[in-house]
Amino acid sequence: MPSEMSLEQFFARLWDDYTAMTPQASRIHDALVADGETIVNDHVAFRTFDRGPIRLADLEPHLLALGYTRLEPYDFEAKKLRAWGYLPPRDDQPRVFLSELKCDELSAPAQAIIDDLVAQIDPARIASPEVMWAGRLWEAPSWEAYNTLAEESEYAAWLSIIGLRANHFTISVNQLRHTPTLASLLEKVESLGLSINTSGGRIKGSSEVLLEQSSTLADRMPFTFAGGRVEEIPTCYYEFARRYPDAEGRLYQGFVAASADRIFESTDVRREHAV
Ligand code: OOG
Ligand code: NI
Repeated sequence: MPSEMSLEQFFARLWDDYTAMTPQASRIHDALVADGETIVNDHVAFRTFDRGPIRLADLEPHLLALGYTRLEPYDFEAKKLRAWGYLPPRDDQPRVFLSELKCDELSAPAQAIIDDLVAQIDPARIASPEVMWAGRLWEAPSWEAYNTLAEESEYAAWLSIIGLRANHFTISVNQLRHTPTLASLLEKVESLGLSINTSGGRIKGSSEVLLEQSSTLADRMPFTFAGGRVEEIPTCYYEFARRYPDAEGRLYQGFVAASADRIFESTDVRREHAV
């Protein structure tokens, strides 16, 4: 699939869409820039359903057209997800984490809700890289449908109302001069009045697994469900990652499934298990 879009254009458009949904990301970004930092993105992440015309295999060609290459797959049994990590064509561009929900593993009612959403997608939309920040490609679901999904999969519920866009950008902590550790950066983020995802601890991973990660709790905004009911829902979050060199002295490039498993929870609408 030929892409007319440069990497710079792709990520500039993706960032604009993301910050419109995620004002906290602009606040954090701008506060660090005001401190004299240059922000480098470690990675961005996308979510999708393995149904209809937006399966991981349908979206991946846009990444490949931009010069990305597959690094390794990941599986999240409990969350019913599979994912791939991708390497950028140039070191100054972010890695990509692309996941999809294994819809077959949901109940029949939840699958029926998702089938109804993906059936509304105009397949022509998938041909353009702009689909990666197209948002919802279907009408808003009802509050009841959203809750049916949330009971089985927070990921499914989130995707049903937020659609395709960057789920998060991630600041590379390695490049920060004033807050070069996760702990110091988290203090800075909290000083802006923002909350951290504590599921699995404030800092997930370690130097032993060559990757430390933290994230905010997703921003929230009012959303109008089908039928007109308005509720405050989680949108997107910001992540922070610090990578360590491996035995050969090369910076680790992959993701860490056990940490990712908890980072997904940054968008949970039901927070009781996220302690
Ligand atoms: C992705 C969660 C995993 C990481 O860096 O391990 C992740 C998501 O919330 O969709 O971002
Ligand atoms: Ni991430």
